[in-house]
Amino acid sequence: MKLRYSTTSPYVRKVTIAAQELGLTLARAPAAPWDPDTDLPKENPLGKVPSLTADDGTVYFDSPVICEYLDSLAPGKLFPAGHAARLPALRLQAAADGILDAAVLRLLEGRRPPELQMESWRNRQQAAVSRTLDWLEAEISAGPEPFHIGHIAIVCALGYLDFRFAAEDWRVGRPRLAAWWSQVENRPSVRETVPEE
Ligand SMILES: N[C@@H](CCC(=O)N[C@@H](CS)C(=O)NCC(=O)O)C(=O)O
Repeated sequence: MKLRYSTTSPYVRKVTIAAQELGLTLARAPAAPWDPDTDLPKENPLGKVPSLTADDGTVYFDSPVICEYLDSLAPGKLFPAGHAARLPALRLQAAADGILDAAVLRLLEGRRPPELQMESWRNRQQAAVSRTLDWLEAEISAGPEPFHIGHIAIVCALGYLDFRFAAEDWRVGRPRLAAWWSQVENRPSVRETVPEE
């Protein structure tokens, strides 16, 4: 199995944490999705990381699908069985991935030439992140056990906000989420995947 990755991608971090939690080893090959000459679209037509090529040549994307594929090999620790347990985990994953999508859009908007940037667009993404953090504050249950795909996605979303938007501490006004974070931040798979430039 070969994972195409970039070091700062929070979606790649999801896959890396999932593999570690499942005890799977992935071969890793760097990719530069924003380089116009990247070969990534030959594997993932969307041109995005993460992209995973399985041993039989099948290419899996995006991060929820890759994580589910890895879980099928392990098997079955990160996606709880049965709708009653599985849907809550998927809801958390959707919320956390949505935080990432909005935060990445906001970051990219801020990297456009100043005369092309739309403050209202950045504010819209910031508001989506803020609302969804409040939603998580209300939804998160006391502990992260059993650790599942929803928890992994939340780790990556909160970690990305610390990485890119550290000045706007998401912990302020969200004590339950902050307490939850303090229970997961020293987990080996989390500690060993902290993003850096
Ligand atoms: N929904 C996708 C998002 C993947 C994604 O947006 N990756 C970014 C890097 S953080 C990327 O490769 N962007 C390149 C592009 O949008 O062209 C997932 O969960 O894997």
